[in-house]
Amino acid sequence: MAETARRRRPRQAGRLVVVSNRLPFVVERVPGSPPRLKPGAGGLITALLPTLQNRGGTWIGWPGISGATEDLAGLLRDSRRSLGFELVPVGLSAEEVQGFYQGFSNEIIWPLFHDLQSLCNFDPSYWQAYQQVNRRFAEETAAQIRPGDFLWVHDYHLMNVAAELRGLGVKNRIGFFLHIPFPPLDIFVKLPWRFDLLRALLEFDLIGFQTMRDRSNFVQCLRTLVRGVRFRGQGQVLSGRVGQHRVRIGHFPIGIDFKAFKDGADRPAVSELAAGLRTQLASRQLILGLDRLDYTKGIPLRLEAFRHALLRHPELTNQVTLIQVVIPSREDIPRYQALKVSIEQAVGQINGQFTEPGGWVPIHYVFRSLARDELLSFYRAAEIALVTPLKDGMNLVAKEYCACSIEEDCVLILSEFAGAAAQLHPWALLSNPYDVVGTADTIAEAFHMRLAMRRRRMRAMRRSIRRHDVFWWEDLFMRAAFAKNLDDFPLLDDYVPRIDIVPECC
Ligand code: GDG
Repeated sequence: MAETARRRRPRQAGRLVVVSNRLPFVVERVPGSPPRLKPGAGGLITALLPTLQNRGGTWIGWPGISGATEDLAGLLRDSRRSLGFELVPVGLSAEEVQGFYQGFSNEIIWPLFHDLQSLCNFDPSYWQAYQQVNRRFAEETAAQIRPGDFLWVHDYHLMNVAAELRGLGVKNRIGFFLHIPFPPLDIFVKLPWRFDLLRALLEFDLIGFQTMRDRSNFVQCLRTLVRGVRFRGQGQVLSGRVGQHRVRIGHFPIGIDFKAFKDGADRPAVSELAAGLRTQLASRQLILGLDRLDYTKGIPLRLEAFRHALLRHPELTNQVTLIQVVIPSREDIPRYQALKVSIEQAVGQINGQFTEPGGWVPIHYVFRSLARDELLSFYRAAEIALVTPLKDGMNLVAKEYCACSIEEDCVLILSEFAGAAAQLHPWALLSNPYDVVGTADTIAEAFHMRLAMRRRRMRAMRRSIRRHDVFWWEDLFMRAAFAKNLDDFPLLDDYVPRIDIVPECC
């Protein structure tokens, strides 16, 4: 399927130019030595790196350190040969990073778009910084591109970039993909700059969302808040006109490089690490939680659910071990520091309550970034994955876990509110992360699930994830951007049963 789609893709004449807040590498400055590149982490990078390595092009973004970027030119130019695509840095001052990234992006848009409006800090100076930095990205992009290049702007940090580019006279085709959810109307309207933001988004030629849920929310916001726009179509991509400008809106569920994860997990070094982990845990079932440090990932409620599982299902005592890996992220933001403290307190309390001295420790807590092999070995070793975000655009960890489950004998527990649930709900065990008792019972259900049932479910999930991988996603987006006639555009019929709302009816 992915191969066929790749062959049928309408050819765009120019290069692919990706614009995102971060480059896929962070520049590290060590006093006394020349700067060097360190791989970045996160869902956007995991998804886009194979895409650019596959087709080449240019990636424009902030290199992760404030200040001048002139001395990085050589380093980034040299990296082109090994990476297969070009890196172009956008320099930002410490104040710009504070107002644009930590402020507008992470204190307003991130919580609001994850339905957590009470965590927003609507400081008006953040909006100024956001506009200014989006203008800077647009200027740098305008300086790099040639006519015919396709610009693909990513995520919530850069929603104003097309409007700024149009202001600079850029006529290229510009696509936008939102990696995080788009909120329902009654939450979106809280944003003081709601009209400006919607108008700015409508300057893109194609606006892509992860799920039908997000696309419907966006369309409802447009219908209610923007006069004179109508979108038509019943398929996967809608089309409309804003003045003279044609805009398309679609949902394009992101995938992973399935083969890379599966092959990686099968490597002897990874198998050895996984086997070592299993031996240390004796015959207990290993449950894995693995998330960036973030309040949307639902870690404290998950730990509470695990406590309830041990209380309500005494047969789990000494028979399960939860490994909770937390990857450091946004630690300079106070709310994230507080979250870390609350996770560590909960782990300490649960271990204090249930540990058997000299023997079983129910939770093993890891707080650090993992090397790729180590990550794969955790995925490979765990019998159960507990992926319970409060809300998530997609959640790649869930898909990576399935790809690495080579023996197909594992169980995925997945939040109803992760975008991945729209694809995997027939086969994953779904949980409402706010319902700690329900999630506790789901943990017990996973523990008791028979091998034949595990195999049937995991096989189906892996088939779906393999078929709809990251290259399929990229093709789908490109085809929506370049297709002449949307009536020919395929529906996502084979992606999932065509429903997006997952809780069972009472
Ligand atoms: C956003 C949206 C959407 C993490 N730590 C390490 C590491 N990772 C990799 C994982 C995975 C990725 O980071 C995390 O992706 P998620 O999708 O789970 O979450 P976000 O970072 O919040 O991503 C999300 C995604 O964008 C893509 O559109 O799915 O909803 O929030 O790929 O493997 N990798 C390694 N070491 C680490 O320590 N090697």
